[in-house]
Amino acid sequence: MNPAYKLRVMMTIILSVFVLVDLAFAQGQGDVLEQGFKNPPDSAKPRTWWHWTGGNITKEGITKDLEWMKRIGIAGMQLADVSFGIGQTIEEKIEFASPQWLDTVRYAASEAQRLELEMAIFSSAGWSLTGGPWVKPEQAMKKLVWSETEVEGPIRFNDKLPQPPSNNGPIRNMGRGGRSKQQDPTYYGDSAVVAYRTPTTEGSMASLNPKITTNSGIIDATALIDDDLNSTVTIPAPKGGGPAWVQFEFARQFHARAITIAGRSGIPVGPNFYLGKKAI
Ligand SMILES: [Ca+2]
Repeated sequence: MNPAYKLRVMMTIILSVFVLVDLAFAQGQGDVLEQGFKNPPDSAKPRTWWHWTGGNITKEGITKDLEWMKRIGIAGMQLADVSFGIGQTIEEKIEFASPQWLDTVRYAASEAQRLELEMAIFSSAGWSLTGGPWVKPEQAMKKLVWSETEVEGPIRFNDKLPQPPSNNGPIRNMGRGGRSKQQDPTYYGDSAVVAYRTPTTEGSMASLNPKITTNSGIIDATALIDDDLNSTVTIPAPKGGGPAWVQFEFARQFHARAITIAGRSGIPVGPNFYLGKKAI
């Protein structure tokens, strides 16, 4: 038996774990789950997106939509006003954010309350509602970035903390994707300094010096454990088919609290990638 402990990052294994946990829970709950399945509470019923397209809104249509949702077992909706779309149109459009539009939203909320439906409003820059040239960078949605400093105490700390990343991009220091050439204005502001005592056993995966192998053999995998989301490794899919994989092998056991896997254009997992069509 190999004394080493191995962690293989494969989606099938992760899914299997979730299934086992669910089954164990189901056996313990028995009748409660069965009854809940037959007569699901509102909290378990589906919600749906509810698009208002191109200002084609009427109170009559609102009532018909919501009564239909109630009738077929939908428990709520997320109102998403968008300036495009197809379908039924009306002569007099209701312009977004106009007094008449606000009145129809108020009417929709009162109808949702009457029908005991949960109502939420879609909020995303790039569509309507929260995005627009009138929104200044400091008022727009932001991402939280951070830098870390380890200090061994007791000590009086009086140094300058390292600057967190301030680039545009989806998360931490990852660069912005390449679909749009338009350069967004960059905004940075300090938020808070959080100091806390770390567990004596806490450490990084890199400090354990894992042996990292893939379906292509041993690779220089420094970029996988350098805590830098802009440095990556490319692993070609096997020529003969089958999944591409990465395996971390450790000399001793440890308690893993979190694993982060990042890729600029997403992590390619799933059946299509098992066919050897793509590389990760
Ligand atoms: Ca990296």
